[in-house]
Amino acid sequence: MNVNLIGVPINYGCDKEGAQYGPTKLRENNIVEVMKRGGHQIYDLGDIDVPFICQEDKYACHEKMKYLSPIAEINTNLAHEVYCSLSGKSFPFVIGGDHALGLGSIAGCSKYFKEIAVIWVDAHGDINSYETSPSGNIHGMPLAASMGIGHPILTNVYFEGTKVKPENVYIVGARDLDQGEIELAKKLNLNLYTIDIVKNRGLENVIIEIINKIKDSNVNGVHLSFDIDVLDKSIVPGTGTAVDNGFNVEEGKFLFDKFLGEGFITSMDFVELNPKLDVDDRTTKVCIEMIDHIFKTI
Ligand code: 5AB
Ligand code: MN
Ligand code: MN
Ligand code: MN
Repeated sequence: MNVNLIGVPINYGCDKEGAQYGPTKLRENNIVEVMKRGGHQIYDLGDIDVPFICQEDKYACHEKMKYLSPIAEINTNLAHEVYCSLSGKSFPFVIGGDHALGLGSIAGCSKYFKEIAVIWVDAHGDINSYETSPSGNIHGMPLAASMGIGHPILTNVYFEGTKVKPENVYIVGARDLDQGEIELAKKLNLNLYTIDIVKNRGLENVIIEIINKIKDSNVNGVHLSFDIDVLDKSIVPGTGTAVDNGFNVEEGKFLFDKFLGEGFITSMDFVELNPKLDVDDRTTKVCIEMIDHIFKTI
C-alpha cells in the first residue's frame, strides 16, 4: 500500500510545551524505516507549517478558545493534504502533535468520501465546545466541531458544514469526560464505549459490534483517530493528559489487529506524544512499537 506520512508539529491545541516535538521525535526514532517493515511504500511528506504565535496572543481571536485562528489555518492545510493523499490513492497517516489536528484529518477524509465513520480511541471524548470546555484548549473539541458543534471557525474548517454525522462516530476507551461532554453524548445518542463498558462487555465484543455497525451503515470511508492517552498512565508518561485505568500495550495492539484487519480503515491519526514530559523515552518507544504493529497489520 502507498502511505503518506504527514507530521503536524502543533501544541496550540493543548497549550502545553512539548507536544509540537512529536513528529521530530518519531522521525529521529526511525518511524519511516519502521513503517516500511510492513512492506509498504512510504512517502514522508514532511510537516504541515505551524506558524509561531506568542503566548500573549493566545486569546486574540476568541476569549474562551486558545489559538483559534492559527488552529483553523493549520487544519485547513492538513485537510487539503489528507484530501490530496486520498485522491492520489495513498493512505494518510497523520502524526502529532496534539489532537486538535483531528479536525483537519476528518475534514479531508470527509471531503473525499462524503459519508464517513470516525473511530475515536481516546481516554477523552474531545466533544467539548467553548461553552462546555473547562480549559479553553481546542484539543478537547475536534470531534464536536467535526459533528458541526461549536464555533463556526472550527465547524467550517476546509468546507462549510458537518464532516461526520453523530450516528457514525464511535468513541472507545473514554474515562475522563467533562459534564458537558456527558450531556452531549446523551443528547446525540453517541456510540460511546467508555472503559467501563469495554471492561464489562470485553474489548473483542465491543470491537465486533462497532465493525458490524459500520458495515451496516452507508459510509465510504473510516477514519481511525488514536490518542495515545487511551493507554494507561503508567505506560505513557510522555503525554499531556494521562489518565489511569487505561488499556495496556497488548489491548492497544489487539484493537489495531481487529480494526485494521477488517480492511476498511482509510486514514489514521496518531497523536499526543509529548517528548518533553517523557521519562527515558518510554512513551516514544511504546509509540514506535505500536506503529510497527500498525504497519505490519494494515
Ligand atoms: B485530548 C479536557 N476534557 O477539554 C478539556 O488529549 C481534556 O486530545 C481534553 O483527548 C483532552 O480540556 C484532549 C479536560
Ligand atoms: Mn484526544
Ligand atoms: Mn485524550
Ligand atoms: Mn491529551
